[in-house]
Amino acid sequence: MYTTSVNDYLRQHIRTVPDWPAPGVQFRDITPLLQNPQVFRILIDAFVHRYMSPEMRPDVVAGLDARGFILGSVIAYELNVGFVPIRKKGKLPFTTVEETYELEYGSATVELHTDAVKPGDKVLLIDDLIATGGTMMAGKKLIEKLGATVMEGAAIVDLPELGGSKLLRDTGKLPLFTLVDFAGH
Ligand code: HSX
Repeated sequence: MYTTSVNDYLRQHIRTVPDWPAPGVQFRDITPLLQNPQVFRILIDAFVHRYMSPEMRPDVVAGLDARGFILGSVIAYELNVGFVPIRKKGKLPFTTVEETYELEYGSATVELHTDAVKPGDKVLLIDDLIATGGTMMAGKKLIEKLGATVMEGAAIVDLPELGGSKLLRDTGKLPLFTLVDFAGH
């Protein structure tokens, strides 16, 4: 009951922008959740309460470029664990591993510093939203290239009709935790 009302409360503060960035797309904008200090705290606490228990506590939080940085760094701080950024190609200065994945039009490449995680680390992967699942799957592959394990993928929004969450759970074998589902995109 408590969880349901938190989810509904958060849903009410997500802004839907029609026809952005392309005609027919309903963009789910999470920035109002961050703008209101009370909502921001409830949002962060929803993640922190899940991951603060000893059996769910990660060794590292990895945030996906770019909204995953906002959430992931605050959650990592609250859990008293380190934060590492997974960035779009060309932004990280040290040696990296990289992963390329398909987008609706073209492809994207993301990178992670080679010393960001250690073999055996349990990593929590964070983004704002799961659509096709490509971004989170690429993040998982990067972490696994360095010998660490993604214990769970977490996001505020799931767009289940785009199939990403199912793909991640079934094919990626990645447990997911999301707070708000929206049908359609
Ligand atoms: C959006 O695309 C979000 O911020 C995520 O980073 C990403 C999710 O899309 P997908 O890779 O699941 O299709 O910009």
